[in-house]
Amino acid sequence: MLINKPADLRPSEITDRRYFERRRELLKGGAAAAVGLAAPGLLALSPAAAAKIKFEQLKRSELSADEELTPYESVTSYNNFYEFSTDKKEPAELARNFKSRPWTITVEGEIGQPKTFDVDELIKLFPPEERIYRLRCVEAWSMVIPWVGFPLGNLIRSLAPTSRAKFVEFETLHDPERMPGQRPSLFGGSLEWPYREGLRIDEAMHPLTILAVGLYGEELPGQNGAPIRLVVPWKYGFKSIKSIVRIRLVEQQPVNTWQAQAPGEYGFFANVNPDVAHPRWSQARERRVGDFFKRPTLPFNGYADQVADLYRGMDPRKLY
Ligand SMILES: Nc1nc2c(c(=O)[nH]1)N[C@H]1C(S)=C(S)[C@@H](COP(=O)(O)O)O[C@H]1N2
Ligand SMILES: [Mo]
Repeated sequence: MLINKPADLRPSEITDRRYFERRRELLKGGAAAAVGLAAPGLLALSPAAAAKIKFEQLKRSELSADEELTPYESVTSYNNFYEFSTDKKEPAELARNFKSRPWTITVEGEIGQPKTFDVDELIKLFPPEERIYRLRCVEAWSMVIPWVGFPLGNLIRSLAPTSRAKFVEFETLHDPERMPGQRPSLFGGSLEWPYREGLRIDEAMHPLTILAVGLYGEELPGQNGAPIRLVVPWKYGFKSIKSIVRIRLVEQQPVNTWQAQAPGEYGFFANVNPDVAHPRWSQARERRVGDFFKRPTLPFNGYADQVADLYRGMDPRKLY
């Protein structure tokens, strides 16, 4: 029997341990001064070479869920990230040394001027806050994660989209040297690269939709989509594309990776819906990672009050 598997650790233990580790790291790096001076939401860049970026004095968003957090160890050791592995345990190890800086992200298409941002410049332009959101995978597991991020809508609005900007398309880095899951294999590749996702423009502009750059107050670990990923809390997890290098505003509805891979199983909207079963399993219940019992899945992952209006008049069968 597995007694000390990460999912069994309680959040309080994690917090204590992480706080301690953080203290130790800071003392070692002599970074206490830099951290003390950091303004809300700004980066605290530690002089220690390998030190992680911390987000100091984060404001907590009112859009946060009021639920028990999934422990850091679980959030960072049970991941779907096919660029590293199709196994959920392996990305933690394989992405541990993923080099996520320097990193640029290009926004192009139906906007005034295409623009390429350095990710840290982007974070300075749009200071992040803490947002506690649920993430629910189609495979019926879920987590509650304190993301650090900023609304995608703020970025899009600042770039003056044209009236033809009806959808937003996202692309992950394609670099088989850094992402071993992208290397051709004898068994054929797992997916078509780069990983792509899309949102309708009103979904992209919704205040719940964020670009996340951290979790638990620190920069995103490689396995969670460093250095910048989408989080769309009312949709199945595959919509929350990781390690984004390109955002394109387009007129036509884009095709996302999973839809291209298995059109009968994954759609474009992918709103969490307990009443619509995946062709191979029910979606009515989910297991919060670390829990023993399953719990009922809520329509729109519990965000129906905020987002159901976006889909008035649409056939919920198409929302898978
Ligand atoms: N680029 C990329 N993004 C991705 C994936 C992936 O394989 N590649 N997996 C998706 C799926 S299916 C889920 S459930 C979430 C998991 O995010 P997490 O590992 O941070 O919990 O990431 C999504 N984003
Ligand atoms: Mo997923």
